[in-house]
Amino acid sequence: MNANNANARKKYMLFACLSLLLVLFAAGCAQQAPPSSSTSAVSGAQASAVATTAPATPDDAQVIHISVYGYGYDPPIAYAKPNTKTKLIFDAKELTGCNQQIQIPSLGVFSDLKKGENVIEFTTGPSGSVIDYACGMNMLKGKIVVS
Ligand SMILES: [Cu+2]
Repeated sequence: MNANNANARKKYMLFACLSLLLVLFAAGCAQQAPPSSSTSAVSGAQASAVATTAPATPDDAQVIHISVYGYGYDPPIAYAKPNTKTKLIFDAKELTGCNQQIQIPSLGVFSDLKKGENVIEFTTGPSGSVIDYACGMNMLKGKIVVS
């Protein structure tokens, strides 16, 4: 009986030690793995978010939206701040044989428009300058007044 008891106690102690080790090991994994992987995931997400949003909207930049329809541009006259980084967005709502190309001679732009947003980035000139643009055939016209 005594020997049996001692054996049982030994087995119990061994089991207890093993399970304690297991618990500690699991706890250690649980504590270490998720924070390290989640912090790197978070910092990665922040880094990519910064990388994608920062150039798009720097504090000193301006965004000009112009909608493109079959009949022309809306607004036909847009205004911009001088000497400023500018994101000019031609949002093609309707594309026709007439308006499917855009030309902006002062920016050296002559290109096809695709449906949806077409982004042209440039820096505006001094106050008083005007950026004329038109469809590829020079029929539909619009302008950006820098003031
Ligand atoms: Cu045209």
